[in-house]
Amino acid sequence: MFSVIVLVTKAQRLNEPIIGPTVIFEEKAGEVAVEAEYFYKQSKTELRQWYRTSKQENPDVKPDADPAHVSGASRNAYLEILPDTRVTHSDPLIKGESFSDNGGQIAILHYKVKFNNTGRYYVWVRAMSTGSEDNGIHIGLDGQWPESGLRIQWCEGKNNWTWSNKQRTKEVHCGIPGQLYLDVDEPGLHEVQFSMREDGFEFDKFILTKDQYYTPKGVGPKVLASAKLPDACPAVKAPEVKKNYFKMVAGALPENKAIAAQDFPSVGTDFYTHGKNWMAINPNTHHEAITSTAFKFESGNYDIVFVGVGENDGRSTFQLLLNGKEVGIYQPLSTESMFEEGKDFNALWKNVSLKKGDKLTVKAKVGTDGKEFCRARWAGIVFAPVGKGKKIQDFPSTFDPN
Ligand SMILES: [Ca+2]
Ligand SMILES: [Ca+2]
Ligand SMILES: [Ca+2]
Ligand SMILES: [Ca+2]
Repeated sequence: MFSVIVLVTKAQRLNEPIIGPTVIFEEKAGEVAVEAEYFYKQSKTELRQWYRTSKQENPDVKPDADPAHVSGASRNAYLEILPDTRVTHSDPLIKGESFSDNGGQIAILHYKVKFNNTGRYYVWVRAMSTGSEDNGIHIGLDGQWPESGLRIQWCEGKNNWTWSNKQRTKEVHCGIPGQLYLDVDEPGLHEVQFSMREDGFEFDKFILTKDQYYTPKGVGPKVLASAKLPDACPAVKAPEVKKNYFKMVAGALPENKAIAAQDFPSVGTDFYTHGKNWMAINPNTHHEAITSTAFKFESGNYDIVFVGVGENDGRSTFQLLLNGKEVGIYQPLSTESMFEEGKDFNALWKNVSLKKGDKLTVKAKVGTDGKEFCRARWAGIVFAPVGKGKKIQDFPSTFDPN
């Protein structure tokens, strides 16, 4: 027999613990803090698993729509639950697979904690959410999942590492602070556990504290353990904030007026808000979408620049209507990269007469390359002074392929 398998198992896998089963974290003076990545085992991992991410470690598990977020994570490492099949509200919600409202059902992380003091411990968790379908987790104790540990929720602090002590309820979707706790009845060794509520969740660290009024700062308190802990992973520089192309184009002339795509209604249309800047169509559920808003600026003639996004899996179609009549229709060029913004993807309709209160309607249709569909992403509409539209359309792209 050849021992080929040794080669495969030698590399440290990112779903395996870096903490041995003998390492115990310790509560002192009513507080204990633990890095998410210091679990000693995970269980119920058939459908989803937790993977470590750090500067040198990036799980190769697909689908996973968002990039690594190592910068700012405590000890420069965190866990993400993958695969992440439900990214937006229009992706299928599969109970017991991409979502679980029950504690202890999917992908349980286990941590050994020695409590010196009994009583009620309030829960704080540090996480990074980039959307509405990656912002919930459950906490349990010794295999029990009390109501007071379910549905830890993040609404604020998108795209930043953020502490939360809020519990989502039927009435308050963004959660009620201070309602999350575990009751420790006996001193000594216990197991603190976390399990999935939403896939794609990114988990950095947790704190249990007896102080109801405590609020964590920065990366939170130091982690105390019964043995030497691994060195911190290497730090990663904060990513440069990409310039917002639409804002730059819209602000290129002080006389410009503009309506961002995300200022059009998305609820009740077949569009969704895609990231911070775009509207888009999820081709898994819709191929066309339509949305309208009122023109609220001064009546007059304008050059209209429609700011669309080029994509690599087809050419979308955008039609602009004014009070139900077509102003113009166009297709942005397709691209090499996943998407791109710039003059090749914009439309210009010159000298259009607009009155305050006119109804502006955007109709969009996804395109295809024969294999996959693009998402009809668009950024908004600029109303430039007559004669200046070309300059706005040709404004240098902020696109950076790196
Ligand atoms: Ca990710
Ligand atoms: Ca998800
Ligand atoms: Ca994620
Ligand atoms: Ca961490």
